Amino acid sequence: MFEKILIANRGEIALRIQRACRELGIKTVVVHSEADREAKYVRLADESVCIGPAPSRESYLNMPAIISAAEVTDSEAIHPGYGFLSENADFADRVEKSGFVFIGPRPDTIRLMGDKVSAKHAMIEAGVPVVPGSEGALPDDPQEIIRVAREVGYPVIIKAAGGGGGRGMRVVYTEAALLNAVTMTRSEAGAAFNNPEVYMEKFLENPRHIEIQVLADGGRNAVWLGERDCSMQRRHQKVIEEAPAPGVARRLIERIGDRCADACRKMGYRGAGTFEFLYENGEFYFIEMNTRIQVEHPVTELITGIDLVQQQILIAAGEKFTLRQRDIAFKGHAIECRINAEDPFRFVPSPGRITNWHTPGGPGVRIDSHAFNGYFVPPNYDSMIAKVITYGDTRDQALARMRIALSEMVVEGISTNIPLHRELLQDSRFIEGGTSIHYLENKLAQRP
Ligand code: MV4
Repeated sequence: MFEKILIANRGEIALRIQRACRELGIKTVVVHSEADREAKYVRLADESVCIGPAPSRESYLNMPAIISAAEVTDSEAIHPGYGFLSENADFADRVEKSGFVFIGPRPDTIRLMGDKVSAKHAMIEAGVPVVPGSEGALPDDPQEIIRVAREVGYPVIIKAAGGGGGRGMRVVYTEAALLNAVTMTRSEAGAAFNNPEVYMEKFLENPRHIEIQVLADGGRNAVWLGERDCSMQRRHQKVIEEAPAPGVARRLIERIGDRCADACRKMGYRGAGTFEFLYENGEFYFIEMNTRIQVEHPVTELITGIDLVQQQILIAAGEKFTLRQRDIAFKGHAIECRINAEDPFRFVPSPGRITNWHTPGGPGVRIDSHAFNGYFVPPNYDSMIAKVITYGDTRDQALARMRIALSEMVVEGISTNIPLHRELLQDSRFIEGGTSIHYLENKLAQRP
């Protein structure tokens, strides 16, 4: 096992990774920007290294500075967390070429999944169901593009191969709008991702976003750890996630989960990963794979009892990965509310000093947060300051516990989206379960 790991991230996930390391008896090094000097996880780490000024580009995205920090502290492995460099294949490459272990998939796997056309191709090969669409990237020939769209059927969506997470896509409803949309998406993709390749899919009008968590050892052992419903989102930012997905047939989930685990074995996938699906009319359609630990991983941890961050570290260390599918049991229901420092009505960030901070507790309540009374939320980064996660035997119990938790929570000095969460926890359609990816935006549009 590693003696010392460097954490190349900040905020709650830096603290979360530290806790996993501590339980495994591993020393931690945290790298931080000048803006994060006073952070709790910096003080709690065994060692810390300031790697640059506040802007991410000069600190958390500064590859040479991070690798130098690993060298001077004698770290053996680097955990990238989520965001920042976590899905950057070139960073993973440089980490490994510098003699450190990258806690995540092999660089080539990250690269394969980063290109959405090659990711989709790999899934088709492995028997994972995908959204019907073009076979690979769209050709240049306009007549051929028109033919593909007719075959797929309108509406279609044009997506950039280098995109993902909602960047670089265009919905097309008529043949008259098709070629211009392809040209526009291509030129934007060339500029934004340095890759003008685009592909086409049938546009699903009202799906849910359901994803499958996997763990794999890079060889023959791969397991799936259930699903998460992440449909409650606004502008591609998830707001509430839950596990399991309400109202989806268990037999169907098991079938899809097994396909995902098969795909991992076929790719020699290593570490934690997430298969993202759209779910509509009782069918799953793969859209993208994320090769990192995700923000919403705690809901899976609560229903499986498995520590995903520890498993990432064990797999990276090459310890025997002994989890078997038959050992994974799903129990109860978990819900996560992302607490952001932002205006609950206008959604603009609200950085600043927290003058009063009380977090909830009690049975079935987990708080993942780096914030504290007197903490200054810097303006330079993502606005998420806490995750409130509740667990119950049933969805109703998890919901009830979430209502109580949100009623106990106090954050003063900055604005937060806690009022939005309180409102959603009273929303009859959300309480019923199974709302689509458009539900929140439609609800917000109807607000007075
Ligand atoms: C889609 C889609 C409908 N049909 N693909 C947006 C993020 C990226 N991961 C894929 N996205 C979508 N792809 C087809 N064929 C609708 C979306 C989409 C979406 C997906 C997941 C979560 C939120 C979303 C919000 C708007 C659009």
